[in-house]
Amino acid sequence: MGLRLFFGIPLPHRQAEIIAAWRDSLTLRGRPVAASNLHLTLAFLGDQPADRLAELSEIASRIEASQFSLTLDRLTISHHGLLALGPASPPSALLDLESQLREGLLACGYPLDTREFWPHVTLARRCLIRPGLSAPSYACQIERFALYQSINDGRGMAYIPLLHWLLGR
Ligand code: 2AM
Repeated sequence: MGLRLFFGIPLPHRQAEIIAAWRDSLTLRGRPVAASNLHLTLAFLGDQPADRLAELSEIASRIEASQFSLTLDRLTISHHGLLALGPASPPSALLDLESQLREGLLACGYPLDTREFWPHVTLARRCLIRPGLSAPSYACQIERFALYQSINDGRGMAYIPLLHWLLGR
């Protein structure tokens, strides 16, 4: 059996706690994503054999992208009840990171989602849909990205960072 993998950006611990507390204050029920699991997905790989980890690491280590400030200020609730927070204007360094990663993965034959990149942090799933929620604005300094394994531990999904890479200053 393979590993369910994706590349993503972990939210810094302190901001993740603050954002999760704000999300909890909305009382939208549903299934909240634990603060320690909050991340922004860069590329979803699905099930992959463990022996591809070295190649994935090689692809990521070739990326030359800079650290950036990420302002999460656009709130979305989809009709399925997915509550997500993303940047109203994604920084160019984030788009650059995602496109370098996408090119590297496609060149090695990974089948990626063809939909346009939608940078977002999922905060909860299957929420009550309540119109008129106003978006907060949280700024985070992003210094790293990671290769995650997604595991269902019986109580829900856990996202385990397996490897991470620092962005340039
Ligand atoms: P979501 O938060 O919008 O559901 C781990 O599952 C991460 O990968 C989640 O952030 C999830 O996005 C994303 N993800 C899951 N399945 C995906 C898919 N088929 N295509 C793109 N991203 C996916």
